[in-house]
Amino acid sequence: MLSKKLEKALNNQICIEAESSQVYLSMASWAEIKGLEGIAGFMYMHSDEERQHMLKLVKYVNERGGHALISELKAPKTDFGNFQSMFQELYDHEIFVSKSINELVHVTLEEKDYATHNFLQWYVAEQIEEEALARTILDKINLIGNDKGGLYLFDRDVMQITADSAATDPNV
Ligand code: OFO
Repeated sequence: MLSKKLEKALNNQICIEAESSQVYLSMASWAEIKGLEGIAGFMYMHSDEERQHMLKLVKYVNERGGHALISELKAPKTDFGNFQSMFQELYDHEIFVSKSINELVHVTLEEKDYATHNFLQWYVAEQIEEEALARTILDKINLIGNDKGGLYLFDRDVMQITADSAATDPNV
């Protein structure tokens, strides 16, 4: 059985994962109307992954005798200026989510809930991967600068990352 404090903290994370999904969906839609097909595909996939992260938490909370609450979400912004700053925002957002997961892990130790501590290790590992991927993408963006041909190749590369990860990561 989850403690009330931990249940509340897990519900907060459910909201953060759902909002992350909305943020990336909004980025996907923006990229799509700008003709950035590869980037849009990457963001749609990322949005789906965040929804899976949210669902995994919902199921866990209910399985442990809590009540997963589906709450109202903050509306994400709809205009991202340019793709460079959009990926910077993605990176910053992942850092924010990692901090939130760390705080949640801290609560499991305070509450001596080792089952939830164990369950959250998947999220800890996932955040390391997502931060690393976002950093790799930002490095590529810095390399291409304002080169139009570079943008074409970058968009294609990002599409490839999406295809690779869909093929190799059934667990999202
Ligand atoms: Fe839920 O992994 Fe990114 O934020």
